[in-house]
Amino acid sequence: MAKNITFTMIKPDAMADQNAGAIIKMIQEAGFKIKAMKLTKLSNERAGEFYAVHRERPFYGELCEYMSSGPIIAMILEKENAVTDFRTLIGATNPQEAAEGTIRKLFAKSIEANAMHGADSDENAIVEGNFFFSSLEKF
Ligand code: IDP
Ligand code: MG
Repeated sequence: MAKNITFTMIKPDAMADQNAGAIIKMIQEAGFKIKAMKLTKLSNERAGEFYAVHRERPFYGELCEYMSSGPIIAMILEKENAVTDFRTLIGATNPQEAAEGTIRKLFAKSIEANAMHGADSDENAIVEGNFFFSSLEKF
């Protein structure tokens, strides 16, 4: 099977809890190769742009505040079946529903502060990767 990419962020709650190292170790042990990685911080406006698809949802304003509340680590990851396998590794959006051993089960605090983002399709992985990285930064 051909390798493809997914896009992910270690979210502000996991960064504040000093869980970035443990999370990156889990990602690498699950067979994902890091193609690009950046420590950065979103403004409220940039967070709003990234999550524009959720503009009409009741939690949109709080989500933008939370996602701009501290640093994040953005990454492009490569693996066979990257998008689906990564969604399996992070677990359900709500950590109370996430399977045992998943990143969200282990590290998430709430349905909002849920430790990790994972792209939901090959198309969005590319759009989201381009949101954070220029072509020169991807190798
Ligand atoms: P996903 O991150 O598992 O793909 P989405 O439905 O795309 O979940 O939602 C994007 C993000 O918005 C979630 O990861 C979470 O941080 C936040 N979120 C989703 N649903 C809720 C909610 O009901 N209340 C508060 N925040 C939410
Ligand atoms: Mg989503």
